[in-house]
Amino acid sequence: MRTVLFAAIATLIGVVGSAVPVLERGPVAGAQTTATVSIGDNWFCNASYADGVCDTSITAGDTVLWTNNGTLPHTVTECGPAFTPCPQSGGFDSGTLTNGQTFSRAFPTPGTYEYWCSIHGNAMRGRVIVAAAQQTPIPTPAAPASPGGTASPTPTRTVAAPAAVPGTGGSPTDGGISTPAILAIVAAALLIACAGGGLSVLRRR
Ligand SMILES: [Cu+2]
Repeated sequence: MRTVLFAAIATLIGVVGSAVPVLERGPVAGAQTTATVSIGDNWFCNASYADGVCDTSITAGDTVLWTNNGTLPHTVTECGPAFTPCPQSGGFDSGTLTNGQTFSRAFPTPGTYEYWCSIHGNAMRGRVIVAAAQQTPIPTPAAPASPGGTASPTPTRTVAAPAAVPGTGGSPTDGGISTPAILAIVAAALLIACAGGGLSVLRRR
């Protein structure tokens, strides 16, 4: 009868072992950041980009904040691909920014976004290059070869070995353990307690 109980406990731990890494992959999106771009007379980023194109590289979901540090009014106005046309119908547009005024825009979609100052034209151009956000893989010990499990769609989809599960010694109040893991540990402890004390319901079977 104890064999049956231990088998049940092992199964329970196994289920938790495969569920925990999936749960831990939830909040993997990197912290969103804000890139700042200075606007001057007449350039974006810094004076070396006067009559040039300033590139700002960010990750999808990030925000770009432009600040007019010049004495002249300027705009941040989206253009079409390769700056054709400028402005682009429906594109973002800060409107006129005077000294000290700012304009910010989030870029949730990967791609390249060209813009210029609609007052000074080709003299003031820039590009926002938005890279796709990447999921942060959770480092796990090498998983044993699983039958039929070779078709994992992504390299981050690994299965933790049961040894990685904090089955013993983990405090229920430990913030690092997920709720399902705590429940499973409590259940396992109850099963062990029942096995030791003699669970009449199970023994009748
Ligand atoms: Cu300008």
